[in-house]
Amino acid sequence: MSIHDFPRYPLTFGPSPVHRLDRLTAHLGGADLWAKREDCNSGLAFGGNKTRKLEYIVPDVLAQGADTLVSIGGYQSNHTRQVAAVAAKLGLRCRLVQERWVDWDDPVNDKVGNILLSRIMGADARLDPHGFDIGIRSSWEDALREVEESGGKPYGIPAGASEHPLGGLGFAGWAYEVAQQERELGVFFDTIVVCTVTGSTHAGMVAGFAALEDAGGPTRRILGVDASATLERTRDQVRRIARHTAGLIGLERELRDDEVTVLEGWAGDLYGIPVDSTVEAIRLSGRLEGMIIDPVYEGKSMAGLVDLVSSGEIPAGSTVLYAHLGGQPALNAYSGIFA
Ligand code: 5PA
Repeated sequence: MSIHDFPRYPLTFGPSPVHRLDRLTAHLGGADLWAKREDCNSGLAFGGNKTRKLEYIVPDVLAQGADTLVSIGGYQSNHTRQVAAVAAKLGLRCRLVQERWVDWDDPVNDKVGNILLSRIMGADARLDPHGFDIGIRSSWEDALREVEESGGKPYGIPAGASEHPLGGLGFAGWAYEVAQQERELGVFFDTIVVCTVTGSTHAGMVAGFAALEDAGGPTRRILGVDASATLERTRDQVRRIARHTAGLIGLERELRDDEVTVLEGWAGDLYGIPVDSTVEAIRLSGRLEGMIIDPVYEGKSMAGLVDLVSSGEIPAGSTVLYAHLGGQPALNAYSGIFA
């Protein structure tokens, strides 16, 4: 079994764009920096990393004959917005549990950005007072039961699609896509920087690159940047999903713990609350590259990239690929920071 044996329902435009970050590279004065853009990977409601994961989940949704996608996230979840878009595209209903993951008192936090888009796409998005959690939630199980009791056929997609058995495949496939783009561009990315929260983006990459490496490919570093300040849980979840995904795609050895690196230092104290380095990273990326990043995820991983390159922890001779995973709609709920 390899990644190519899994059915993939096309939701993206194809391979996501890869390009240089020339001005950021010059500004930091060290490693050569590039970005791969999941924020513009699809025409479905602005796309993002979940759209890629969902490509491997939709075949199972269709095989099961479900009529309602049921998922969960924070008020400003990018994941639930992408699930809503996929439901619309497939002609399915969509029930979303939007929990109060972030104590962020912007008056439009539950009205604009992602949740607004989900509502426009016809999702039944209901607010729930529970706080942040990356695991399986009772509120989500309740929603599944409610859909069933009202005669629907629900299909559950957990937070970030991470605890779904196929949730790691999208980014295992991403690794193969990167390897192909490297051949086309004549470049080798020795270091990948990726934001990690529910874990299957980072985990899929670890599994995919391990499979490529075992098939004779080059070794590289995959640096996960924690964005939720729940380090041990995140590390465990990434390791577990990486091992599971590696098994699915036919890796014939157990992944070692040291193949998963989750770095701390840029999340601040809480998920969803930007700190100074987050805001600086957002401004820097916007001002130098016209590349917009968000205050919940990518602003934190970009802050990590900036520090790792500036300090030389990522050495000057490196060529780095920054995985831009999307998430800009949430900026609308954070306008106060830039006012
Ligand atoms: C998210 C996740 P993982 O959850 O796969 O680790 O990805 C982290 C991540 N960047 C990185 C962006 C823009 C993201 O949206 N978002 C979640 C959501 O509900 O939107 C799953 C948490």
